[in-house]
Amino acid sequence: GAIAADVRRGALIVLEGLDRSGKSSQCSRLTSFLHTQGLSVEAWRFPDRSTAMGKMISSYLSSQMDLDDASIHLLFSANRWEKRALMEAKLRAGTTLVVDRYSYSGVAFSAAKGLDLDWCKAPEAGLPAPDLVLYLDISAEAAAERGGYGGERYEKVEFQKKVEQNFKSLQDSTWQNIDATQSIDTLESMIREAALKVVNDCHSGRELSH
Ligand code: DGP
Ligand code: NA
Ligand code: NA
Repeated sequence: GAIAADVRRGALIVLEGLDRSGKSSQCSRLTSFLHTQGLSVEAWRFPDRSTAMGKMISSYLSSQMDLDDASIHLLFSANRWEKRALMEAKLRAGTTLVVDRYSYSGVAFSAAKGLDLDWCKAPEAGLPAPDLVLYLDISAEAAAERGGYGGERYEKVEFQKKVEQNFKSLQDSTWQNIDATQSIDTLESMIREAALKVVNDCHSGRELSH
């Protein structure tokens, strides 16, 4: 029945944060860890630059192409929508997804350009809702001091400050703030603990929502 189909589903775990917050390394560490626990797990990321839409996004981010702010916003969202069916199928089949950025980045970055926050949220409604959002909390200044901004469009401290404010206004009950200035190993163990708990909840019948 409908209930049984959701039992032992995978968890949708999202890592969010500013550029240089350490998300990507924590995503791969967490994925490897869950794998060693015998779980079915995959690392995903948005934007997914491998699709046709993702390639347009990539040329926008590297400033090879310009696009109207609203248009690129919808394109980022469409890039999540084009993966929706696969995401849901994986989750229902019991695979946990560790996702590097999701709708929160979608809203926080676009609204930082001056687009209305609620308008930015609208196209995200209906996508699978994360079971856990781990926000790697670091100030834009501290992130910039880490160096290594790759020169992509949004990688400027003034812009990231606005993104930071937007992220803070998007926090909901699925969020856990994690102080991203802690050591990489401390972060890793906090993230492991939070992830295992939510994977357990999902395996025990917590339903997938939208
Ligand atoms: P990444 O590949 O994680 O470094 O992301 C590329 C950049 O795009 C990064 O600065 C964050 C930004 N970004 C990610 N998702 C979205 C989105 O949905 N909308 C907008 N406007 N920007 C996004
Ligand atoms: Na980036
Ligand atoms: Na990243």
